[in-house]
Amino acid sequence: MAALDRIDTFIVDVPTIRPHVLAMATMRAQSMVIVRLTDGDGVEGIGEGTTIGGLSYGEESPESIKSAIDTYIAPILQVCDLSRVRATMARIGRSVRGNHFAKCAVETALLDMAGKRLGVPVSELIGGGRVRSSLPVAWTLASGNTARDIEEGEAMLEQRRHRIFKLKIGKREVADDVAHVGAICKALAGRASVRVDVNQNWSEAQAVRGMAMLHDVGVELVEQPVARDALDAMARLSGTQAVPLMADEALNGPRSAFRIASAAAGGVFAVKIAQSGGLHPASEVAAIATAAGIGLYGGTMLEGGVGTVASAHLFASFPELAWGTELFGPLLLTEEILATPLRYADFELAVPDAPGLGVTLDEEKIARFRRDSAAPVIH
Ligand code: MUC
Ligand code: MG
Repeated sequence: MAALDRIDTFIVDVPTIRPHVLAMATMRAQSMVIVRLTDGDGVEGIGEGTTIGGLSYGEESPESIKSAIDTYIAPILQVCDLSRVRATMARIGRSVRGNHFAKCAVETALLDMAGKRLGVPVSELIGGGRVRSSLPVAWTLASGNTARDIEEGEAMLEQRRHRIFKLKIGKREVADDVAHVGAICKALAGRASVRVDVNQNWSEAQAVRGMAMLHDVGVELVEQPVARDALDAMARLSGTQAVPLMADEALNGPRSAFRIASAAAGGVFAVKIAQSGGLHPASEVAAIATAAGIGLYGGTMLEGGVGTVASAHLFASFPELAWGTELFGPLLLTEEILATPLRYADFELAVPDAPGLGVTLDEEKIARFRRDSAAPVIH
């Protein structure tokens, strides 16, 4: 029996290296909720719950994630055997509806502890175990300026850091967005692949026009062009457009994955651990996709080092990962909150093989960027 000795939850705000311009928000900093659990034997686990742009991306904010953990999840952890990760998460699920990002942060910390206790990396504890030790990583060009995006893309290619680029569109007129994307496709042609993310900002009519034009300029994938609950429109677009449609916001765990797969409403799934409610439910999302012949992409909520490495452990267990990943979150931040930064080289991210997540926090950075140094601590 591993009993909870201590839980510490806090928000860390770290500036981005440049403004990150998305359809629904422009990010100048990222706010990460970090949860740290310690059991009676002194084994520690860390997890992260991070969203984008406050409440502009989804229904949870950094503040609501922290409050859900402190107020509702922490008392449940106090009566659970923390070594039983799935049983603990099932117990939490019976008392806490939704709140997927908060649950993901807690499940990540439990898996980190379980891996340390068993002496294996988290990637051996989920799915069928680890099948790869590094992952291809896309970068998002979203400075808001075409020339600057091309310059940034060139620099990433030169450094051999990224050769898959995702462009954030949906804020401007369809034709203006297509001109922007077309210019980048032309500049990087033959050396990189280009995808776009509309973050739900098109109507179906705009998507019909936009997807056809994007296909013509060389875009290989269009992510969440319409509203997340517009499954009929997603199915029509998937059935008629040459460029594949990737579901992102529409995916909120296994049940939504099953609905989208049944409706043929997406040819590719962006699997996100936070949106799915944790690594185990995200692994079920991936299994449904694979069974339905849907391609997999390892998505991000632009988490810092902890959420990124947790995602990497899960994606390392996917036998098929046709579209790679976008686990570049820590690289968008001015400061790394891990004691040893994650290793990006030759267009890939190395998945750590030490027990648990295989990372530790940089305590000096945490103290510096922690929003509330008097965060509640339960003993
Ligand atoms: C999203 O919607 O996919 C992922 C990469 C990025 O730049 O933003 C995110 C969120
Ligand atoms: Mg997306």
